[in-house]
Amino acid sequence: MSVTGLPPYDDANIFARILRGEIPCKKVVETEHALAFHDIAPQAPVHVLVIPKGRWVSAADFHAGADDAAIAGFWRLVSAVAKDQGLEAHGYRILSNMGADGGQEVPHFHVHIFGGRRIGRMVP
Ligand code: IU
Repeated sequence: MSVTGLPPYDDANIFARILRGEIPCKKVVETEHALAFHDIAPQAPVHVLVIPKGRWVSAADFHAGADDAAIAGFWRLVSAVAKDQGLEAHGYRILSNMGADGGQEVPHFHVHIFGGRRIGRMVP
């Protein structure tokens, strides 16, 4: 089990396959620690996903298991992508869904960056 009680990491998940280059993505930027790419079904004018390169299901897994450089590199990339996408002037939202109750569909930890329009209040 993972830290949050989710199933163990599945190497066949779609983001693992993207990281291995088995299927394409619309890449924004890639670093030693993380990959950012455009969501295939964008929910806002800017909708980018940022994923760490390790085998982490959830944020809890990532924060408990990754080394500090990987964690810092990941979160710095989230901010850098938002800036590069021109979102700093008007703001944006970052969000991560975790597990069944959180609505997580892809079991590889990821952060959504939404921007380019006024993002409404989240309705639980
Ligand atoms: P979630 O937080 O796990 O619900 O988000 C998964 C996201 O991954 C969702 O917004 C999908 O549109 C997106 N996605 C993708 O970008 N490429 C894919 O091949 C698949 C899902 I499957």
